Amino acid sequence: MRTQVAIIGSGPAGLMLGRLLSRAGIDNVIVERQSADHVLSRIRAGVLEQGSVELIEQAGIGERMRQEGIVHHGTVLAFDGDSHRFDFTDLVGRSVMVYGQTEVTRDLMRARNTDGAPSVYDAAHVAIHDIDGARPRVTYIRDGQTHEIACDFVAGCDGFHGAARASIPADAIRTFERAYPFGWLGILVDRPPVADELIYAHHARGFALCSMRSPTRSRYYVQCAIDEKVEAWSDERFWDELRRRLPPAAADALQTGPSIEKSIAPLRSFVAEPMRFGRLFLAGDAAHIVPPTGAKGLNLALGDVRYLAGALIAHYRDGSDAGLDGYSAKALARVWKAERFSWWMTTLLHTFPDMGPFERRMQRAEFDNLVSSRAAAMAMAESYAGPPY
Ligand code: FAS
Ligand code: PHB
Repeated sequence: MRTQVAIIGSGPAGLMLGRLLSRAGIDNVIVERQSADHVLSRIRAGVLEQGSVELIEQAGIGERMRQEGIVHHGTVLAFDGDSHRFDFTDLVGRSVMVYGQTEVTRDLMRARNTDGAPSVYDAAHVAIHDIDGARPRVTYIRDGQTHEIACDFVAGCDGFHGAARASIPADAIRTFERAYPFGWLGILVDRPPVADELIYAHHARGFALCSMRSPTRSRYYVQCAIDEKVEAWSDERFWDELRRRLPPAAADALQTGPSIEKSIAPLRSFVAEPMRFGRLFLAGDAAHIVPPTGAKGLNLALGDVRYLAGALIAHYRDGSDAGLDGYSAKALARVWKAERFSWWMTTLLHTFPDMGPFERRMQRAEFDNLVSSRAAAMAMAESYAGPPY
């Protein structure tokens, strides 16, 4: 098989890139190691920045998001029982959209079927070859047969554990990493959300987050030990712990029910530089990871794709490689801003085992400064709602 762009990974980054390239008439193939159902079964992000909403609209897949998504003009931060609402629209004139990553992925998969662009699922042993030459190749095994895709470019959209970043020679890539000493235990439940907007809560027992997927489906998280096992958490234990960490009014309003999904995610900050090696371009979690506290992971992936799609379209349409040559630096500038914000939100709101009395007072002072300083609140709102592209 031959194509112009081979895309590794059928998550939001790979699917969005494929959609934008197909709409520009650029041939592309997606190679995914899991099944489509498995990709859709993963429960992940819930909040879209305004820039991501605009990209989804530009990609022509915004209809269901407009119908089912929930626009949020602010969020609540709670600190040891004190709560404060930050009004993004008042502070920086921007809002966010609550519309789950699963739904974005579903909309993109449907669009790809309409485009008639090829996707290969259940592809094993995906390998990338000759990325430092003019004729890169992707090989994979499916149904016992080895297949090869000759292409002009390879987009590594295969997440943190994928094959793409691993294909880059160790001396050609530099990584930056911080693993956090805790995880997030998340639960999905078909009950109305506890509040109209999200609640991020700091508590001495640990961080908690109240989010949602729709007016009838909620998503909750509690900070847990890094070695926790999800089997050790009955629904009842989860609800009791969540109630203890929420402000009293929210704890009283909480509607509990049987979980329809329960999982633990580790928290990590990670960046790989550069995001290009020869004809291989990295996008999304393949290049960077943020702790979900700032709701940036999915939005960063879509931001990378916005840049990469534009650069590839300019290459094929105008014969210009300025976008491709500038992709890594441009994407990384936005990535590091999001890394800072996600690290800052995580440090502000979580309990760290090695934190002493002074550091805990600094957390409180940071919260009090956000509440009392409009300038500080504006800076937080700009980062959370997403800086303009
Ligand atoms: P993805 O990981 O979504 O997709 C990569 C795809 O590549 C996957 O389908 C994978 O199967 C495939 N793949 C991997 N290796 C391959 C190979 N060798 N060959 C072919 N295919 C391969 N972000 C938030 O903003 N908020 C959250 O609450 C949040 N929660 C998260 C919870 C978890 C458990 C995880 C892991 C991430 C979470 N994230 C969250 C971040 C998440 O939303 C990512 O940022 C987002 O999925 C990034 O999209 P992609 O870059 O497409 O990577
Ligand atoms: C979610 O709804 O899953 C969610 C929302 C905001 C975050 C993290 C996760 O910061």
